[in-house]
Amino acid sequence: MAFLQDPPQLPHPYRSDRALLALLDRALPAERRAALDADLDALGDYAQMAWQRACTTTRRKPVLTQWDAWGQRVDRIELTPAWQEGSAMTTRHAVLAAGHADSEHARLEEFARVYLYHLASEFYTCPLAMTDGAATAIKASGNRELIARVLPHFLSRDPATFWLSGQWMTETTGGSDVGNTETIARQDADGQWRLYGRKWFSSAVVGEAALALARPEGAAGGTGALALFYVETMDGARRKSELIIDRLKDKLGTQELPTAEIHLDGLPAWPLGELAHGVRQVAPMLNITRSWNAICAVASMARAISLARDFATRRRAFGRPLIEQPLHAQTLADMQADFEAAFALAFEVAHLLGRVEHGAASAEEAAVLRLLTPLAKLWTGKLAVKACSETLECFGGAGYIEDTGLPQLLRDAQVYAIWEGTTNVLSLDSLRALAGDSLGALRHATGRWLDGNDDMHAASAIWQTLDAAARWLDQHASARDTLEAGARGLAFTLARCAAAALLARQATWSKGRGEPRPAAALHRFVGRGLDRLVAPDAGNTASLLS
Ligand code: MFK
Repeated sequence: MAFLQDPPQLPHPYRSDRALLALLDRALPAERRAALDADLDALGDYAQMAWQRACTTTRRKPVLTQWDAWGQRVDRIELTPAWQEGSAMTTRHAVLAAGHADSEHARLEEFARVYLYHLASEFYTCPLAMTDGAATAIKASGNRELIARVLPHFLSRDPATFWLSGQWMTETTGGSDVGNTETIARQDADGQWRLYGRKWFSSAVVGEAALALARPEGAAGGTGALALFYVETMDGARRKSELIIDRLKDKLGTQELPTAEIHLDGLPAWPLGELAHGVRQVAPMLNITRSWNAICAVASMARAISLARDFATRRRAFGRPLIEQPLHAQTLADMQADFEAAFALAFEVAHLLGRVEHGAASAEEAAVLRLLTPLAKLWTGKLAVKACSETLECFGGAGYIEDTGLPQLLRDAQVYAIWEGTTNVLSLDSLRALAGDSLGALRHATGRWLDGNDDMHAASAIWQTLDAAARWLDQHASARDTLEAGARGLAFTLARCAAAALLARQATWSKGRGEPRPAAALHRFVGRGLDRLVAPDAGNTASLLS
């Protein structure tokens, strides 16, 4: 009988994830921690089942049928099994509802669920993120009528009443530069606002509602004149005729997610608040979806590393299992250290978000949250691609073969760096945050996170790098182009420093309980350098681009 390689097995995504278990044990009061366990265990079971299912069934994509046999426009989308199960899973395990519970721990408890559910959901988490963001933006608008109408649906624990919301911003003219939005809002004879235009990336077209940016007819150009509207997409069981699905996108990854090009031909709409400053009004949504993006990126890293590690125990080459090969072990350990740092940063955003939303946070914590949100999004997005790419290599040729399920990890991961603002757009957003005193706030927080940690080498590297970042910022503060050219280097540096300090906090706690591995991850992570600052050289850049 010819040799047959054992395929990788997915360990239980909840019970085997020591980073998640330790974080929850440290951060949550015992009774809340215990109450969370059943949902997380069930989501871990579902994730394991979904992996088995993906390994044994042919992959499907959503299918759009625009016309029925009799010539009627129907725009019907058939969804994959995980998408069909999405509303039941979400409501049964309170994935969204948990985040809006009345506790400073609500967001942490929500994002623990998201982390476990994400890959099994086949990116159903994308519209969930937008629904969460819409709920948050609508709450922030103070629009009582809308709050009363939609929150019971968005946060429902019953699939029969659950609604998904989209976020319709991107247009062909606009892209990241949303100020170029061409969609027009016009009032009809009855005073009803209606939207006319084309939205280029609609990720939740199967949802029941959306928040959309549009320019009220006659308003000036630019970002400030845009208004934010709430729309509903369904008339009973039928999609509204003023919402037309032009086609589904053919994408590199996230192929189960039915991303659509749509146009709006008079779709009824209601302003959230004033008829201007729509981007300011949608910002709470952006910050929520960016937090989801970071958590989902670390979920992809966890999955990739977990499979690579398991395989390394099953695969023998050159006389021993891969895990005993020094260079392979080194590679896996580097990936693990990156993951633990990224995990610590992404979940700190969740923790701080809950505290800020429930009035439990200081002004300093709010400033740290504003800075860490773009940093976590941009850095974890890049790290997820790197971890998934390295994972494919860990499988050699098998990693390049579709029906191992591995290439999908890499294709899907590429989206994290693009969704909700690219790495560069997010680096520029971190400059917005740094315009206040968020760097000072981060330094104070770092002091608290490092408190009690005995890794003097790590502490000294973190402080030296933060000092260098502060000097860099001072030096370039008044030269806008230089500041922007170096914004990515600055953002990566601050993200790495914050992640290292947060990992130190976890390491201190874990060490006190006899668990040395987070300290080992810290040591390795810091050892690979924190400083990613660059000295922009406009002349050199121009000559290379000429
Ligand atoms: C499974 C994972 C889940 C992830 C969900 C995935 C869903 C995927 C769907 C998408 O990808 S949707 C497309 C996402 N598109 C973007 O994220 C847009 C990228 N562009 C930006 O982020 C720009 O920075 C932005 C459009 C927000 C603003 O650019 P501008 O036109 O230069 O505006 P400006 O004047 O700087 O900001 C307008 C206001 O918003 C200002 O406030 P004021 O009016 O009070 O001055 C800003 O301070 C405020 N603002 C902007 N970004 C903010 C913010 N406030 C708080 N937080 C922020 N992040």
